Amino acid sequence: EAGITRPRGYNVSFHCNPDMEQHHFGQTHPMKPWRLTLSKSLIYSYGMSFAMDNYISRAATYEELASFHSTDYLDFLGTVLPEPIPRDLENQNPDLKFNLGGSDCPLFEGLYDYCSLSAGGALDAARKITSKQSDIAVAWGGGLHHAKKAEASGFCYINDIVIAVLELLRYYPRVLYIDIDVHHGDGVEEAFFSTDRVMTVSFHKYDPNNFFPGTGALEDNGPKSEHNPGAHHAVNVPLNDGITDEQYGWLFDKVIGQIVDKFRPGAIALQCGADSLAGDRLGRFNLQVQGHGACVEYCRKMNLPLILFGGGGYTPRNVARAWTYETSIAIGCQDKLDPLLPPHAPWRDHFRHETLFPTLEQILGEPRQNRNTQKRLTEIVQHVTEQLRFVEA
Ligand code: VJV
Ligand code: CA
Ligand code: ZN
Repeated sequence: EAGITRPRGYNVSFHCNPDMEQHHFGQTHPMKPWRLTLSKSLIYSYGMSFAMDNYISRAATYEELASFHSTDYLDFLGTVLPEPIPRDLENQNPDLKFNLGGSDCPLFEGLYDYCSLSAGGALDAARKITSKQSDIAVAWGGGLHHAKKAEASGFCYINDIVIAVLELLRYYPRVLYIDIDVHHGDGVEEAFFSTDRVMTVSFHKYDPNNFFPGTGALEDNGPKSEHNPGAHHAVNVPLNDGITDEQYGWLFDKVIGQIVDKFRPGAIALQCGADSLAGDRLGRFNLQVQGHGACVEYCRKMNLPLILFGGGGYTPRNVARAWTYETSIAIGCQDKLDPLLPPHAPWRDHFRHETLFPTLEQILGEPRQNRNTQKRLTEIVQHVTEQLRFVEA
């Protein structure tokens, strides 16, 4: 704690709400909102709250949610009751309204509050950026990138990212959205398909038949209809199992470097889904905390207003490690952290069974076989270079 000081002339704001973290998707559902509590307690144990402006985020209003979502959908979301259907029947239920109530997007107690708190945190973060009170705003409770205008999808009900980016667009001519969750950021991509003011970039595991959501091929760059200004403004980086820190860092640098040079964004929104880490319950990559965090460091060095969103992440201890490390990068104190996790914290038991002296950066999990070749990665970079010829500076 002694070493962590507030950076001069540089403001980081941290947005969370403990009420959001209390919700449950169901006993064995992979999405566990308490991972946010675990992350926060690790962040606070390192003393980082003294180096940030900490805010309890408010719930987004109906009108704010309606800046993206349809009122039909919001009205239904506001009135549905928790799970009326027995668990073994719900999967076969063919007519789920707005895709709500299946096993991916179950109806649970307080669902509407959970959603509006997630969006409220993201919006508060965006407003701290646009009012110039923050240089980096952190909203780990956001990042729910699959939600559509009138549909829930992949554990996501309300697309807090789209709502926050719409707020940024009131002040910045162009916004760059980057998504390092292991899944394709389809909801954000689709929301901005017809504008040239947002460029979306998603890195993800791509296997159309075997990995959710199945979209995000290299060649899918926005509808190429004749008068669509948004054509060429969706960048997709489809990857195979087992990608390493070295390969991912090389790609991120090449892809984002070119895009920033050409697109010249006024702000960056970075979705930091932690399911791209090795050992994730749903993920397939081999990223370490350092490799995942290197993406945050790269964006910070661009010296543009930056929002950090959460997202996926299904091995809670690893999620807490990554988001703690990334909060320290936002502050700029990553070199001052003790590599050993702080002792005597209430969450210590969660890490205790891993090893006697758990560390911040060492995550557990068998590495997967790397199925990404340098040849393919080079092809991806070349495709992006060619795609960017169609993008006006
Ligand atoms: O693959 C799918 C869809 C199915 C239908 C539903 N069954 C359960 C799984 C196959 C086709 N959905 C994905 C959704 C992933 C969402 C990722 C979200 C994010 O990280 O990008 C952003 C927050 C999927 N993969 C794994 C599961 N669903 C899954 C869902 C469960 C489950 C186990 C796995 C739901 C309930 C329970 N177990 C009890
Ligand atoms: Ca992604
Ligand atoms: Zn994900």
